Amino acid sequence: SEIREHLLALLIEHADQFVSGEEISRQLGCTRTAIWKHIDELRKAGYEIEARPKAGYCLRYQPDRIAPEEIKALLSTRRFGHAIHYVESVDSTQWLAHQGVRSGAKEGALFLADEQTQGRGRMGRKWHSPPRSGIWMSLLLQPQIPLNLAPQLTLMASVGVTRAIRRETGLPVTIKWPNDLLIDGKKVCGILTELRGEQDQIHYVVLGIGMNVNTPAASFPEDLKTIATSLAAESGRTYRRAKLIAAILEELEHVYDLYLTEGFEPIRHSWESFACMLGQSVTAHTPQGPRQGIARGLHASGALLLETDEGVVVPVYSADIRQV
Ligand code: BTX
Repeated sequence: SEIREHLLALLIEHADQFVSGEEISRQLGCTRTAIWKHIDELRKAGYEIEARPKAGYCLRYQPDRIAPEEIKALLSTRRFGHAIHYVESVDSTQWLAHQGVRSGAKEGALFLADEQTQGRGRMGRKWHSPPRSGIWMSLLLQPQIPLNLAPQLTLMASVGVTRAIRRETGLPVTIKWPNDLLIDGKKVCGILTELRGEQDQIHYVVLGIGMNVNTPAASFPEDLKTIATSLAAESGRTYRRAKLIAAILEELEHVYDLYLTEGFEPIRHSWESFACMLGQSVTAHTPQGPRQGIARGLHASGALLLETDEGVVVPVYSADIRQV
């Protein structure tokens, strides 16, 4: 309920401090009895709230929940994440978002779940999304840009998410073209952009972000153990997902606004500063076959610039990149 959301926001704001019952009822405009009822519900949801006569209530422990009120209490964006659609389990949050558009969702609407049973990657691949250990979310964007610029959105998103992880964890995340986020060569986050458009105009874009947060290294399935990692596995501590989500939304809104006002150039620079293979020999596995070369940078179109053995720089639009 709205009152419970307010109450929780108030307690989070004063975490580890007591807030008096009087103060709470003044701010929420409800009775002491009503507060007690809401406190009881929060406790049932896993919050530890200490109550002391005269002193009031004090939040001692928050479970790692990603319900809307958890995220909103931490959010300072202007539009991203103001509408949040949360479910415990879903086949894919991408699907939730496409559904959401049909029922009138607006730019910045966020769709997220604690678990995905059929999380998807690019080109029909699967995305492992076990319950509560990661962030599985989809953000709705409606940029007024021509269709052919859409690949820039994925690159923009990888810059925003990289900034958010670095800011919240200090971990050395890098970007592998086009949009894999790696720590020490292992994938910690994947980004999937799906768009709907007609003629030359984008109708909307669903930006899907999958991030391994508290997944223990040993719990990845066999085929992912050598290629995947999580923030917790890299740092030896756990993270509050709601805090990370708020940071991601903030950084994304910032980089998106920058993109809409100043174009791709500033994004291109940031992307290159986070990229992990520039100056190195790579093989680009393109739909037309493999190509060898040195990764040189990002073209204004979003393509990867590859310098071939003959010294010619060619743009690569679609490929899996491997280091040689
Ligand atoms: P991708 O095609 O680049 O990566 C998929 C590949 O990554 C898989 O084939 C597998 O090798 C590996 N992989 C699968 N699961 C994981 C994992 N949890 N961690 C690391 N590596 C993994 C990347 O696609 C885009 C992924 C987007 C996922 C988000 S989650 C929210 C939204 N909903 C949804 O269904 N997809 C997006």
